[in-house]
Amino acid sequence: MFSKVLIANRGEIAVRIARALQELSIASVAVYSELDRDAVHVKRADEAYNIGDGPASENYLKIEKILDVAKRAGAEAVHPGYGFLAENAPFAQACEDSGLVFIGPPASAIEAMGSKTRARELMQAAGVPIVPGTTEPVATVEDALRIAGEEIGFPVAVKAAGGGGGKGFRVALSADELPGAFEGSSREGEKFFSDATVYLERYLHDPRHVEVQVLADRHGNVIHLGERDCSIQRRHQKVIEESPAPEWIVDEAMRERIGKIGVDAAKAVDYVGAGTIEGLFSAREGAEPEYFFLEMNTRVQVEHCVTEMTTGIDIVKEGIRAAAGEQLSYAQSDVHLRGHAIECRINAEDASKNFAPAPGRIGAYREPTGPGVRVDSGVQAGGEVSPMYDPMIAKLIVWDADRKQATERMLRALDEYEIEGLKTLIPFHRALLSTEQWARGETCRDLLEDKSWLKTLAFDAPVAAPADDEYERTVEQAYAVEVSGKRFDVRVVGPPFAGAGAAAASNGAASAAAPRAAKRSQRKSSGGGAGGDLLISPLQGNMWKVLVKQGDSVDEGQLLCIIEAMKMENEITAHKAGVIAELPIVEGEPIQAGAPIATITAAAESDA
Ligand code: MV4
Repeated sequence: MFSKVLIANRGEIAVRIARALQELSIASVAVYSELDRDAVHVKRADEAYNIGDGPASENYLKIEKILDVAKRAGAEAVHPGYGFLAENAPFAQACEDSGLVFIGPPASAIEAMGSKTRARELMQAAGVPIVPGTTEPVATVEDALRIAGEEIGFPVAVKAAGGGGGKGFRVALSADELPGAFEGSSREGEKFFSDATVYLERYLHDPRHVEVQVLADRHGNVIHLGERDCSIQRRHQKVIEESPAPEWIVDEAMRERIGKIGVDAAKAVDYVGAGTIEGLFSAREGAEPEYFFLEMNTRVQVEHCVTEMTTGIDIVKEGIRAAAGEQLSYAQSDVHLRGHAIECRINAEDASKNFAPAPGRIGAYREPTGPGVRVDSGVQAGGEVSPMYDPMIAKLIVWDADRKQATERMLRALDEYEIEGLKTLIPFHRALLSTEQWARGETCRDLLEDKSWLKTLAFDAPVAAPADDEYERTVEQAYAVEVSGKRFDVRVVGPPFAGAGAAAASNGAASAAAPRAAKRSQRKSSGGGAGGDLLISPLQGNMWKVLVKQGDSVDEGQLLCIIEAMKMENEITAHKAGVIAELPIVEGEPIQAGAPIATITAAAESDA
């Protein structure tokens, strides 16, 4: 087994990995950007190194620097978590080349599954059912029209070969929609994956997203841990996941079938570690239910926790063991599912404003506890949620004997969760889990697009911000000191240090107080929009599309533009009805958090 492992990630997953390492008696090494100097994952690890010059969004992607730190710290392996370098085949290869173990599958498996057309070809050859369609790239619109018309039939899905997770996904209901869908998918593939290649699939009507967790070791053992149902998605981002799928949707025979598909898929690419086979489950009225391979995620996933709750198997630890060359601790016959688990992603987002990111400083913070409740988080009271990183700040997971009781337990835990200072999806989760649609196990697609329903989730007035004076009584303060880029924690006992810049480093180690928060006035933008006529950008990114022009009349909630940040498209909507007086944004150009997007004046005002 390893004695020291570097965690090339941040946030909750870095904390999750550090915990697994500690339980395995392995020392952990964190890396961090300037913005994350006081982040939870940094303190949770045994050592931490600053890799943070340059743009914050790129720090955790710096291959050379991360490998360098691993060498310097004496780590023998690197855990990539999810996102960032997790499914980067050149990174996996670079690790191996420099004598470090990449905790994950071989680079060849990442690469094979990275190309969706190659993956479909391989899966078909391995006898894994794929969504009917092409396994070869489709070169031209003319080819697409012919194949869709003669071989697949409309409607068709157009997907980017380099894509995944819904990026580059378009639907053509009929032939006249195909050119637009083809262009759109190809353009998005080129933009996000530098690969304009597209392929076609039969478009399934309202399928469920059902995936299966697999574990593989270097000795040829591959097992599955049952399915997860992740059908509740918003713009291809999962928001609620559960395991198993509702019992009236996936029965024991189907579970076995899906499990076998997962194992066959993993074996076909000589997989090692924890991985997930994503699929579409289609059960049309009167027809036999069908399950098709969609893609494989060659990493540990955000939602792995629901499977841990129902199987009792620590997926992260098994992944580390497998990477170290040990045998899996379980055979397939040791895997038994028990009860039901649900996960809610706690994102700093405002569901009532089209799920706009809502970064800011957290005030008071208290996580739910009690029977059957687990919180995997990467934040703390007084911590800053940066617009530079993913808005998912925590995951709330519950377990109970069945789906109905797990739902009730989740509602109780959501009630207990206190997060002051910023807007989160907690009200959204509470509302959604209280619906009949959820109780019936529907995909809730209409609900997630229902503007008037989402609007009912608006936050009352400004969310409670941390009181300025509450946090200044600290008498024992923790400071971070960096020596040659390596981080050390020191504690200073005495009156609060009043010098400029001290606030950011203090962390109230002894008292219950959180670090001194920023002044109220500086926190104003946390809701994503300033008061009055001016609409400001809640995040930094690239202006991907502008859908209105100066002089247009807009309704409150109308889509104005789309900002691309961290590979996500963020819809920005009008904060009020009126006329667009100013629109200082340009498609294709970068935009900073806090920069103006539009000035919207009351219609009467501009008529005058
Ligand atoms: C599909 C589909 C229908 N037909 N593919 C792909 C990425 C994933 N995030 C959603 N994807 C879909 N692919 C074909 N051939 C419908 C979806 C889909 C979806 C699937 C399951 C649950 C929720 C969904 C929401 C939007 C789109």
